Amino acid sequence: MADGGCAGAVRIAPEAFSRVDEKEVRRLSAEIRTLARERDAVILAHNYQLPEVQEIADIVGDSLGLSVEARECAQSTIVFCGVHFMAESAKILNPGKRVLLPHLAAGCSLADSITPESLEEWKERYPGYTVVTYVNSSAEVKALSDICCTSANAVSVVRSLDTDRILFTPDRNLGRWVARQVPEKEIVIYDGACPTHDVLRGANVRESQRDDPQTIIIAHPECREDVIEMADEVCSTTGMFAAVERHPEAKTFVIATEWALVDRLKRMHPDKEFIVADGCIGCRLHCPYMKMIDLRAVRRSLLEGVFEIEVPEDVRRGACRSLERMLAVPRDR
Ligand code: CIZ
Repeated sequence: MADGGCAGAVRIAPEAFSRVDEKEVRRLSAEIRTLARERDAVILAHNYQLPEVQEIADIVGDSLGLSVEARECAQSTIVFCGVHFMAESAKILNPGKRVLLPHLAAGCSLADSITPESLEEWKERYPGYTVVTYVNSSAEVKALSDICCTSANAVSVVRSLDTDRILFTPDRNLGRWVARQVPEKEIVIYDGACPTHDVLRGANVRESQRDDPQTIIIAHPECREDVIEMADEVCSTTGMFAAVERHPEAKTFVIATEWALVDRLKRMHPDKEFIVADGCIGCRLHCPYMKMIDLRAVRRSLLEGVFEIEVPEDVRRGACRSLERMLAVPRDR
């Protein structure tokens, strides 16, 4: 596959996922808010969820921020509008609550790229190394790791360790970005990637920038190195909101992450122009798993109590240790 190509890209127009008309959106939204009250549920939505799903949520954010917020909430049920590993993290950190994922097929190909067996094998090849695992991973993989990280705190987590030999898993692009900033440590990087971000090339970003040097480029660290090198800011989804505020003079931004987040930025800053970096001609970066949850799925989740996320207690305890260890490290941005 040549550079600039479309490996792993999903050529589906985002509009295809708004299956309900506006009147239907209003009706379903009202019904969902009533059901959430009646069923004592809090609705959490990830930054990559459909705009109408973000609208009906109590809290919108990144996976870890949402799980941590869930600890403070009074409701007994968490409806997690995101992907499977996120709902799992919510359950791991909040075992006393019932956690529902509205669509069981909402997985993550990056999380699926590492299994407990492949991690065990890798650890055997590198005895004595400390395993740092991105939260985009299963509970079993987290339980076999020393510490977790998010895209917001990966550099701080690696710097905080009193070891110089690290195994970083599963995202190779995030791992490379961390390794560049912490050159004093030896970081061995696993070969996984998020297809939504990995499809993007520097050439696509340059095209989106339209030769305007005033345009600010904000990229997610799951993007490839050539994209990261061009970026003015590299940050997590939540970090992107603050990154825009750091450039009050800028009029145009190219955003290298999933389109739903960019949609929200547009609504927050109608006076600015936000361009979603193109993965292929006319194809915005799109996560098909995130878009499996629509308003009908959320309503069904509340009505039928589906799909409940369970994590075996021994696995939960191990994964919780890795997550809690991470939470003790101060966040950068
Ligand atoms: O943890 C998250 O929410 C993910 C996957 C990305 C991010 O940057 O927030």
